[in-house]
Amino acid sequence: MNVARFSIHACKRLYTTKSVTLTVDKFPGYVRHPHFKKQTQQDLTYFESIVGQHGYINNKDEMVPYNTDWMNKFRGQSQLVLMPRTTQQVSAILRYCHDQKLAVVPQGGNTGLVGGSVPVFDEIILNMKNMNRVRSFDSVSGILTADAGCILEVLDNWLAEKGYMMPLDLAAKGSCHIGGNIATNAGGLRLLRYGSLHGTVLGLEVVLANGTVLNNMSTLRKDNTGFDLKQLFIGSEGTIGVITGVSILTPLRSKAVNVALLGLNSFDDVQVAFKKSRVELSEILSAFEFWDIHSFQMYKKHFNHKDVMEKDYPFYILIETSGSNKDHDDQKLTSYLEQMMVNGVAQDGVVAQDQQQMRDLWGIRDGLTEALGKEPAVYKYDISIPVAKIWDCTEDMRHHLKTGGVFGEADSPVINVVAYGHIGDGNVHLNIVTKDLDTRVSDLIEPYLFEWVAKHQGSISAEHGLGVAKNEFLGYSKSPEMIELMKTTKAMLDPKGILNPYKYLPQS
Ligand code: FAD
Ligand code: 2HG
Ligand code: ZN
Repeated sequence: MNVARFSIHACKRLYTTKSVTLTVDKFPGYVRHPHFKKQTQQDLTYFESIVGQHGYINNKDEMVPYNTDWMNKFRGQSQLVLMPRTTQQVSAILRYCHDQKLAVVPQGGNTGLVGGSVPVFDEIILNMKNMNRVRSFDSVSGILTADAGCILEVLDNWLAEKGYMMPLDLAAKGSCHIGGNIATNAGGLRLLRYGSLHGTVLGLEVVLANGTVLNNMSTLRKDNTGFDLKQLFIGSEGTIGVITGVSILTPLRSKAVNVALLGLNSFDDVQVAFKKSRVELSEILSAFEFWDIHSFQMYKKHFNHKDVMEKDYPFYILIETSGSNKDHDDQKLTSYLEQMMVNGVAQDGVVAQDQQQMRDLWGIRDGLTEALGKEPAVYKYDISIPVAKIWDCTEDMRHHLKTGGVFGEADSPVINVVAYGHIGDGNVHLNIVTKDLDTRVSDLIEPYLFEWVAKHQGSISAEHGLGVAKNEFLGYSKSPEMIELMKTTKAMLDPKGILNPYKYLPQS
C-alpha cells in the first residue's frame, strides 16, 4: 500500500469579515525606524524593470491577504508585494533595497503563527511563491534540491511518484513553502522519526541583505570544511537573509503505514503509552500525537465529525507506524495495542482499515488549529517542556486563569484552555480561546507562562518561532550573552537592518 499522509484540512485560510487591528496599534511602543525610506514611484519603476509587470502587486485590496497573517491577528500596511522568479531577481531587489534603505519582509506561504511573515509598517513584501521549481533529485541518495517557494505538499506529492517523501509534515502543508519551513525551523508531525531540519537540510542558497548570493547548495551528507553557515539561517525567520534554494535529504516512502487512535483516562496513561510505544514499536513509530478533550470538543464544534468511539475520554493519542513489511508492522502494532488495552492504559481505540480512515483520524489532529481559528480569538503558546510537565502546565494555566477571575463562569472572557501537540518532542500547544482579544487575559498569561517555562528549563517557542509575538520574551529562553551575540550577528549580516525589522530579537 502506498500511503501518503493526507490532510482533509488542507490548511484553509480563514478570512475574517471584521477588519484586523493593525499590528502597530497592538504594540504602540513600536515606532517606524526613521532611517527607512518611504517607497516612491521611482522605486516601483525600478522593481518593475526587475520582476516585470506581472511580478508585483500594489493594489490595496489585492494586498490584504499578504498584509494579514493566517490567524487574522497581525496586519501591516505594505504598499507593494514583489514576487521574483529567480535568485538573480531576489539579489537585484535586495541590493537596491539595501542601497535605498527600504525595509523588506520575506514571505512564504504566510502560514506562520507569530506574526513574522507580515509587515509591521510599510515594509515591502518579498513573496517567494513564483520561485517554485524542483531543481534536481538524486534517486539513489534521496537528495532533493528545489526553489524555496515550492509548496511543501507539492514537493511531497512530486516525491511520492519516486517512492520518496518530505522529511517533515504539518497541517499547513497545502500552503507553506519549504523556504518558510526552513526559515521557521518547522517541526511538525514527523520530527520524532525523521529529526529536525537542522539535520535534514544539507545546503541552502541564501541572498544576503546587500544582495550577495551565498551559494551553499551542498548535496553532501558529510562536509567538515569550516563553519556550517547554513545552520544560522535555519530558524532565522527572514532576519538575516532570504532563502532562495534548498538541498534536503528525503526518506524513502514507507510501504506499510498504520494509524491508530486511542482514548485514555489520564496524562499519566499518555506517558505510559508513549514510553511503551518506543519499546514495542521502536523503529516503525513515525508519529505520536496527543490532544485533550477540550481540543476535541472544539474540533467537534466546528467540523462535522462522526464519532469513532462510543464515548469521550479526557485524552487522545494518535499513533502512526511506517515500515516496509505490513505483516510485521501489523503484528507489532496489534501486540502493542493489546497490551495498552489489557493493562488498562487505553480505554478504547480504533485502527484505520483503509486510507480514508487514516485520513479521517489524521484529519482530527490536523483540524485542531483550524477549528480554533474559527473561534473569536485565540492566544497561542508553543512550548517545549519535559513531557512529564506538559499536563501540569496546562492545569496550572486553567487554575491561574480561574483564580484571576477570567475563566470558569458563563460571562468569563476565556472560553476554554486547550492543549495538544507532539508528545514525542516534548512540545505542547497551549491555546487559550477567548471571546475577544482581551488584555485582562493576556496580562494574566504573559509573562506568567514564560516564567513557568523558564523555571522548568523549557523553551518559550518549540517550533513556531518568535516573530512579533514572542521576541520580547526571548530572555526567558536565552541568556543575555547569547542574545547579544545574536544582535551582533544580525548587525554583521544586515547592517542597515532592512530584513524583517521589529521582529525576532527583543526591540526594547
Ligand atoms: P511564512 O509564514 O510566510 O513565514 C514565516 C517566517 O519565515 C517569516 O518570518 C518570514 O519572514 C520567513 N520566511 C518565509 N519564507 C522565507 C524565505 N524564503 N527566506 C527567508 N525567510 C523566509 N509549525 C510547525 O513548526 N509545526 C507544525 O506542526 C505546524 N503546523 C501548522 C499548522 C497550521 C494549520 C498552520 C497555519 C501553521 C502551522 N505551523 C506549524 C506554523 C508555521 O511555522 C509553518 O506553517 C511554516 O513553517 C511556515 O511556512 P510559510 O511558508 O507559511 O512561512
Ligand atoms: C500543530 O502542531 C501546529 O498543529 C499548530 O504546530 C499548533 O495550533 C497550534 O497552536
Ligand atoms: Zn506543532
